This record gives sequence, structure tokens and C-alpha cells, in this order.
Amino acid sequence: MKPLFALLAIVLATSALTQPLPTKYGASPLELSSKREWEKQVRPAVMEFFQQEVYGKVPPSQPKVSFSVIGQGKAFGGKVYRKEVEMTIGTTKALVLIYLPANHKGKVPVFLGMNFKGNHQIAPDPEITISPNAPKGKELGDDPERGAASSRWPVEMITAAGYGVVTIYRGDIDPDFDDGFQNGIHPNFYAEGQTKPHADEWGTIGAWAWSLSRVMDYLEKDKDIDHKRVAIIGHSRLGKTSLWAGAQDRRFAIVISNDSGCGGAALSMRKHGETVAAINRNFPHWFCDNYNRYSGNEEALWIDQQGLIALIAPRPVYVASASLDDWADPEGEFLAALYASPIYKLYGKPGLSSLQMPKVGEADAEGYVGYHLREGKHDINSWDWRHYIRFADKHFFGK
Ligand code: GTR
Repeated sequence: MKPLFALLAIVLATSALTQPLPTKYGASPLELSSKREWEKQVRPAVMEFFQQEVYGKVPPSQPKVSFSVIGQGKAFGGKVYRKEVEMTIGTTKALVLIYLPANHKGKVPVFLGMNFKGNHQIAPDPEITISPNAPKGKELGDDPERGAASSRWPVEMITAAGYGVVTIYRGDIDPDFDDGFQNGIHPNFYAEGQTKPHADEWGTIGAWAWSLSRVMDYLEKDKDIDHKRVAIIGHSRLGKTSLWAGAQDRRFAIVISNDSGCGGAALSMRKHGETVAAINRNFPHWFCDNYNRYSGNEEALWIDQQGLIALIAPRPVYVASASLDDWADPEGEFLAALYASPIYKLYGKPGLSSLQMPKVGEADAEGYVGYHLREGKHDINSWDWRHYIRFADKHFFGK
């Protein structure tokens, strides 16, 4: 770079840094005057806030990550092609399960999401490798079988619509209990002498989200996958995870949050259903330690969860709730999607089309911010998926 340009670049960079921090946003619509103001000033501050105060930062020293295909074959009577990939993160191994329509021509768009109880539970497919970390014996409760979670993963419907399904088991990345961060991937990131994440470093949700970006690294290299059309999806705690992964990694072209609730799509300041205090008490490992500052003190949040959704703009985002899921605060989820919508407008993209929350069984999904309120309990089922496929068809293929 010529010296004059170098000087100009330094001056510009410094002036951006010395901008005063934007005013506190709380739980309000994000009305800004320009896309530039959002991108240069507010978005970086919002990202910093969520990294520093909510989900935690990824530590600077990172282990080696590698992938190897360990098996492939057919499932669902030959209609679906299965591939399994072992992902190694330092000393941790995780299994990536990939299902694609068997008759696909060219690269396949996919839905990528984490699962709760092991890859083998998403489909009644006897060939899926069972993770050594998957629940065993008593821990299985009434859910012991292969395919036990198949109502949450309608693989035949998704593949018939021309999409693939990519999933990993949460417990392969970080077991979902407070183990002082001795298991899972965290120890791979400790600096010399460090035994647990610092107060501003990631918890379990941050680790899950980061690992989904590593799966994306693999998908970028797989010639069967249309890596420009990857929709990231998650239910509940894994919906919090898909939002955070989608906020940080712009390679995820669509982001879907199903019943993600507190610490996901729902506004915390409403204190309706699960509160920050309750979530930090019951799941002390999910967020970074700094998040405890907001337990019973939601008013201190500089910005509420509408900021998380806005970080995804201008990529399409879909927030879904269920009518009986009061714990996740459907109205708070709707309002966060609504309050993020003005940021989409800055990019010339419509957000939610109405200020009114859809009725039970209805969706507002014509714009770049989608929302629906399914009838029923906290869950994800084929009704939800039908809407997600329609949303992906629209944004990926203009259908
Ligand atoms: C609940 C938790 C929610 C939600 C849910 C789930 O116990 O309070 O935040 O994440 O679990 O993941 O199913």
C-alpha cells in the first residue's frame, strides 16, 4: 500500500474505533438511520456485547480440526443416501451424519442442525453409527430406540423436497451438564495453566455454535453439498445455538430458531416464562460467567435478544413458537423478530409484514424475517418443517 493510502486507512480505522458506543437499546425496535450506521458502528458493538456478556468469546488458541469420511450407503429403501464424517477437534471426536436425496443431480442445499440424543435417534436407520457419548441405559428414559426422535427429523419429507439433512450430536461436542468444563471441547482451548473458561469466554452454547461452523468448513469442501445454500436450524437450547452460530458466521444462508425461548429469540426484559436468573441457575454451563450479571437484573442488558436476530441481517431468519410453550414466551419471540425487522429494511429487505402476532396455526413468512405460531407444545415437528422448507424454497430458489 502507498504511504498516503496507508495513513488514510489508519485514520479511518481509528475514527471508527473512537466513535462513542451507541446508546442503550434495551428491548426496543432497532430504528437506525442508515445501513452504514448499523454496519460500522452498531453491529460491531452488538456482536461484542453478545460475545462478552452473553455467550462468551471463543478462546484465541485453537486446536487442529480435521475430517474423514468413515462410511456411506443407502437408507429409507434406497431413496436416501447416507454419509458419515468423523470430525476431530483436538482430542475430541464428533460424528457428522449427512442424508441426501439419493437421486440428486448436482449440489444439494441442506438443513444443518444439532440433535439432542445422538445421530441414531433421528431416523430408524440401522446403519447410523452410535456415538460412544450417546445416552445409555437408564439415561435413555422412554426414548431408547433408533429413530426415537424421527418425528423431529422428517428426513423423507425433507429429502423428497430436494434438501439434505446434516446433523451432529450435542454431547459429542460438549456434554450438556455442568462438569466445570472438563469434558467436551473446552479443555482443547485452555491456555497453559487454565482450568476453566474466563468470565468472558464461551460456555456450552458457544462451543456448540462454534462446532457448527466447523461442520460448515467441511460442507464447503464436500462436492455433493451446495454450501451457499445451508440453512442452520435448531430446537430449543439448540435453537439458541443456531441463532448464535448464524449471527457469527455469515456462511449460513438462512437461520432458523424453533422454540428457542430465553437466551434465544425471546426478549429477556419481558421476564415472561423462563428468566435469565432461572436459566443461569438451572443451566450454569450454557452461557459465559458474565451473563450472571443479568440474573434478576435484565434492565441492565445493553440490548435485548432482538439484537441477536438483527446480527443475522440481511440473511433470511425464521423464528417459530408453539402455542402451549409459555416457558419460551411466544410473544417475546415474536416481538424480538419484529424489533429486528427495521434492520432488514435498511438493506431494502422486508422483515415481518405485520405488527400483529400471527394467530395460532398461522405464519407471517413472506419477508426476510419469518415467524409462525404452531398449535401445540414445545417441540419441532413436520408442521414446522413444512414452513421451513417453504421459506428455504422461496429464498434459495425464488419458488
Ligand atoms: C428447558 C430450558 C429451555 C429450553 C429447553 C430445551 O429446560 O429451560 O431454555 O432450552 O429446556 O432445550 O428443551
